[in-house]
Amino acid sequence: MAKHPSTAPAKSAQDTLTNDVLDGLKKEPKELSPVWFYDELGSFLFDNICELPEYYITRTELQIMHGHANEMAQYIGPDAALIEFGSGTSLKTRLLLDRLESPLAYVPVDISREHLFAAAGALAKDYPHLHIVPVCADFTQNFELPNFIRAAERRIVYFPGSTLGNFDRAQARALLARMRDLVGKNGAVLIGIDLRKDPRVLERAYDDAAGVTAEFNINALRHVNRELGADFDLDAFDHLAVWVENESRIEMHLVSRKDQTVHLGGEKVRIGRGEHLRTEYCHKYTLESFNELAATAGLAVKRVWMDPNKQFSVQLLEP
Ligand code: AVI
Repeated sequence: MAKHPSTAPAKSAQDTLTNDVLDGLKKEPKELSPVWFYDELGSFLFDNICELPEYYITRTELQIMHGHANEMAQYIGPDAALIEFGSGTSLKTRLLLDRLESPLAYVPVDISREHLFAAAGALAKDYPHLHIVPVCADFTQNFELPNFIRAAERRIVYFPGSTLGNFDRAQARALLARMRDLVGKNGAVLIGIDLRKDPRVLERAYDDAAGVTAEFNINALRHVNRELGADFDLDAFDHLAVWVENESRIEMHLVSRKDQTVHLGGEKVRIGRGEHLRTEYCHKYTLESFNELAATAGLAVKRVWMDPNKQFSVQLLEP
């Protein structure tokens, strides 16, 4: 899962994106990448999701950060370079930055140039003495860091929000392994991991009563229509959130209400009545299952902070 740049893609990039979408639509079940969620409206809807009563994730992670950021900062220690993957608004990061002792630099990494520089500018106002080094990159791919960050004695990757859950096991392992390589033997990874819980709680969190998540899901089709000239009928899909026990994940689907033919890139794609289009999955871990995953990437769990109801965890990993 990676966020897609909000600006219109150039012609050849557009062909690649069209082919990616067509490939997904040829799978069984049909799939559409979650990168399509995040145009301007999608990012706005996601911010709204984070405030919903059913979506416990953001609130709970913030609660953990409020309660334990002091201790996290102690683990991180002085003079660290803090590198945040998918930094967004850097909201939770402030709770850490407020407590870090003489950080060498803060390096937000985000694919959306606009959001990256807006957030970095806002931070610079509030932290005038902090060296902020924004890096515009897709963190799921290799990206360059300035030499002085690569050479920093203590490098910490911060990856809040439970975004790791949006990757399948192989991708999650590969991403964790890249984080391990980036921080080196003296570094650490501080990561937000959502925990397994009653599926009814999860299904509500991903299918809220106000319908914001449903709109967020449908908006992915709107985004594809606009950017790639497709003609999905936005009114002909229902939003569905479903817990898949054997994968330990909640999935978001769009279910077609009718037989329809979608035109995209000169091709026709048939979608049957009742057919599902999977748009996202969000894996939920137990402490043990995440421990095992981290170990396969060469990382050991050193410390786990949780809320009192054990809904969510922030974990410190070391190579
Ligand atoms: C970005 N990610 C961690 C969110 C999640 O909970 O998996 C995306 C999301 N999808 C629906 N609601 C929120």
